[in-house]
Amino acid sequence: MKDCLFCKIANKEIESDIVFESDKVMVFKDVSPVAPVHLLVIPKKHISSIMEIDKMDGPEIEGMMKTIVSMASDLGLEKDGFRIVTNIGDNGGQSVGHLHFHILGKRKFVWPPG
Ligand code: DGP
Repeated sequence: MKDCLFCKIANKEIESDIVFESDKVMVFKDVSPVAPVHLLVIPKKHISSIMEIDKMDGPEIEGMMKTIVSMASDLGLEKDGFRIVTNIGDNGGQSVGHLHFHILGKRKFVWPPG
């Protein structure tokens, strides 16, 4: 999508610190990390939030979810625990309108979230 920040990151029009990439998914470091590990996992295709998941087919969804799990596993996050977050809309705190999952780890998180 023309004016979407994360589409531009996926197309490499905007530079990012890429951790993993396949033909459908990209993982890069969040520019404003709130934890020692703070990655963003996005589909390269424009989906505005998880509410548009119907725009992805089963293998695409599976690939994205398995990427999240393998990233967390490779980073050794499972032992101490970690958090996966996707924000939706204003109340959810979504600031970029392209589906993304935050992988947050290597510190303790509180519940309920702020
Ligand atoms: P959210 O608030 O859930 O929509 O998260 C958007 C995240 O995107 C936020 O944690 C900061 C991050 N972010 C915003 N702009 C950029 C950017 O240009 N590059 C990178 N790597 N991350 C960005």
